[in-house]
Amino acid sequence: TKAPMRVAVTGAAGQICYSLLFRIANGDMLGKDQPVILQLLDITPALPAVNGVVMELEDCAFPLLAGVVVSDDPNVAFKDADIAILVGARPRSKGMERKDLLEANGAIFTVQGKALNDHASRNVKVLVVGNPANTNAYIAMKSAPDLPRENFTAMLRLDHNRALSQIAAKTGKAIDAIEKLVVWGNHSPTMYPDTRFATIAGESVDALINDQTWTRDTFIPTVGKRGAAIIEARGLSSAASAANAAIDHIHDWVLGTNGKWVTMGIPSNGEYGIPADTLYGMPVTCENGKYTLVNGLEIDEFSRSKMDATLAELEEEKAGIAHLLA
Ligand code: NAX
Repeated sequence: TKAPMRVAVTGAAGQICYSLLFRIANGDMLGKDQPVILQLLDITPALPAVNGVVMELEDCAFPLLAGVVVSDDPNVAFKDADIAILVGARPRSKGMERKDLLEANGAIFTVQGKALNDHASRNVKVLVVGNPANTNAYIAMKSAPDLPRENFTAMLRLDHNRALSQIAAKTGKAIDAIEKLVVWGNHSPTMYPDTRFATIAGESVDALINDQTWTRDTFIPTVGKRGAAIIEARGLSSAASAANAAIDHIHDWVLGTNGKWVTMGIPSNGEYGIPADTLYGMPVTCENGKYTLVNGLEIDEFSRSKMDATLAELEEEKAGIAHLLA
């Protein structure tokens, strides 16, 4: 049998984790032959609730769950972590300005980045889910100078999966058959789901849909505003689907995509005109525990303007937290 992998998860008392932790322990993320040790972090007042979740994990009697650690100290929760999923973040409260939100999260992710730097496995794969996800991942990466930059990623997979589902519904084709979809940019309504390269069984998705007005005026905004639509309908933000996307992201990063493109928020090396280090949604393939950017795609004028708009938002967020990293 395999040695257990250590999976650190933050925000363990929250609603995403109420779905996520059970699926990790069930083997959905790392495989049905891979034991896991969960290392759960939340803030001190939330620890009783985390302990309740741990009781439920115990009561599932998951054969793959080899241990659980609970802490309010990132230095403990990230110790020797092979995977770190950073879900916990400061939500925007009433009357809170965007600037204050960035500041509050900046404080969390500088501390957690440093704790990863000091205590996690040198190969730790970090996925930031907590919003603003791309900028939080950037802060954590910058706060962990001893870890490779490529270990830090932000979650764009929910946006990618939302786009897949919209395309499947429009074309009447199976989700599995859709390839080469890209979601560029920030995890925010400015993101750009790009169907130009997408195919279904080798056929162009744009040609199958054959309705640019739908793609531009319905598809793109529907994907962009899906999070708000879920809040409107449910009274709570996406949780099970966000957890599912986190499972998909780490699953594919660790176990590979067999050549299929998926979207990950990764630090740029200057490709596609995105400034180096900016955490930006881009197409990748994964193999042997590493992702590779799908490079050299042609960017037309419409796409450039969309990609620049979402980049501008990221640059603004980055400027808002620059003083925390000085
Ligand atoms: P909840 O408010 O239910 O849970 C958040 C948990 O994080 C709470 O238990 C809280 O105590 C904990 N927390 C706060 N500060 C912490 C810290 N410093 N260290 C450890 N834990 C801390 O939120 P939930 O619905 O689970 O969402 C979590 C985050 O995911 C939010 O920031 C949300 O905006 C973000 N999302 C990101 C998505 C993405 O695609 N990237 C989609 C879903 C979701 O909206």
